[in-house]
Amino acid sequence: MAMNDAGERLKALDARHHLHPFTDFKQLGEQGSRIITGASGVYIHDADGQRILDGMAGLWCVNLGYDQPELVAAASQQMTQLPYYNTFFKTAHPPAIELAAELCRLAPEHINHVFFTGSGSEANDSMLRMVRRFWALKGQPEKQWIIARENGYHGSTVAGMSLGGMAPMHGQGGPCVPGITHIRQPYWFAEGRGKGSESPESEPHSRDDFGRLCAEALDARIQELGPDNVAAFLAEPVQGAGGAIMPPDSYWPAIKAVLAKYDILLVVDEVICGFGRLGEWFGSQHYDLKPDLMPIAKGLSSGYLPIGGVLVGDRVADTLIEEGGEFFHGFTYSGHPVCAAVALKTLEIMQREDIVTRVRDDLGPYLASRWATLADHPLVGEARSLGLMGALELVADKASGERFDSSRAVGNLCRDICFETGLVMRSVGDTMIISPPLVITHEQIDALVSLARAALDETARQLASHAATCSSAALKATSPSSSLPSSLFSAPSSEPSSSLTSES
Ligand code: PXG
Repeated sequence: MAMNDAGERLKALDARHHLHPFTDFKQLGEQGSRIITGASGVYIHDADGQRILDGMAGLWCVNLGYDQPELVAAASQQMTQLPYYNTFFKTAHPPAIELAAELCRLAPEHINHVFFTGSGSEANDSMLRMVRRFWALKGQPEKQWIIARENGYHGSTVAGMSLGGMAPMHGQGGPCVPGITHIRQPYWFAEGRGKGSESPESEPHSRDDFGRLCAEALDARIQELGPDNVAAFLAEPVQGAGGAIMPPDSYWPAIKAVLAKYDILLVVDEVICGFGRLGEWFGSQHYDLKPDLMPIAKGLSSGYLPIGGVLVGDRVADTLIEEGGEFFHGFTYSGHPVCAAVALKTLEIMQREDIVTRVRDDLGPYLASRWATLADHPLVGEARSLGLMGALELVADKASGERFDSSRAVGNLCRDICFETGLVMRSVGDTMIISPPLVITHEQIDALVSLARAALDETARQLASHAATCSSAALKATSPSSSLPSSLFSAPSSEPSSSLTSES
């Protein structure tokens, strides 16, 4: 269907005036953006009149789907009652208070306080300041280092990007926040599979060996820095933006064992995994972690309004409270009443509809069984999922598992084909990822998997016809080609695992 005049006008204005996040401005200006005009249930609608199954729940956040009138009513009612007031200067308001209490009731027992922010990035900034203040108050101000992971994502403020392990982000915008270091990630498909010890006769290691190896990297880094200088270890339960990377089963127990040897805080970033994504209220419960702090955002309000926070465990909160002294930190919109009211309603709906249990016992296992059927596709080297998060690793050679040359941008090709065929499935390098709304039905999961298979077939077809064109023109098969449908976003970086920056 041709885009109507209103759509064309918006597209032109967008190209002229709007700088998009994580975008090559020049390229997008030339190609134009897709204008999303509406949404309902698990579908978004664009200005061309196309209905697209949103396999990413917006950006991992619209957990309750796009038409929850109760969330709209909660916002509207709070707008009328008290559209804004701050929580500085010894004031508070009912939505922030009720939300704080409800979050602490739902969180693991040892967590009884929350600090509100406007986003996940701000939550990680706040966490960093809290962690360092905690150790200063304990009389150990030299405990400053935060150990995080390569290809982890913790936001895009200066502290967020410094905590994250996305190398291309570190290369832009000047020096990172000092005192942050990164260890290797437990990414079996990209970094573990087929590898082993140095000796050529030895067998490749198992997934679990690899998980333990990654945990040993934490131990080694702690020893290198000196345990007395290390404040915290920060990680996502499952890396989201990095490529929906579920660690080997051995990983988290081994990490816990390392941390138990030293007096170092554990911070688990729940911005994506929190609020039911992995079939528990928090991803750390799936892995039986007892984090000292948990940054949260996204699903907290089902993405309807921006709100985040840090859930603070008793060990840290008790010290911050008992030692006193002002914490010089906070945001205009910390605990914004309208956002808090919508978050509170989100939590109410999730409990009433038993959504977390449904993800754990029904939707997660159902997606796992259907998603696994894609593993037989010639382009797929691995299909994995946990709860309502899934990934497909695209490979050039199924038998050997060899990946495509990153310059071919096969993941972006597949993502663009998905969009055309009616599915939002993101690419992170050549890893395709999904994270659909938690209210998706079995039938919609079937539709999602069928659309994904159709997109894989079309990707394979275009790659084959591209290869035929290239060989007849005696071109090298790995060279980028103008015959490939152009991506809406910039080309991937040469680092296949560098997620956000390689995708968009
Ligand atoms: N922590 C984690 C684990 C995240 O995934 C943030 C912090 C930062 O949240 P804010 O609200 O400041 O964006 C995130 C955000 C993607 C994508 O393309 C992922 C995020 C944000 C934007 C894009 O996967 N995650």
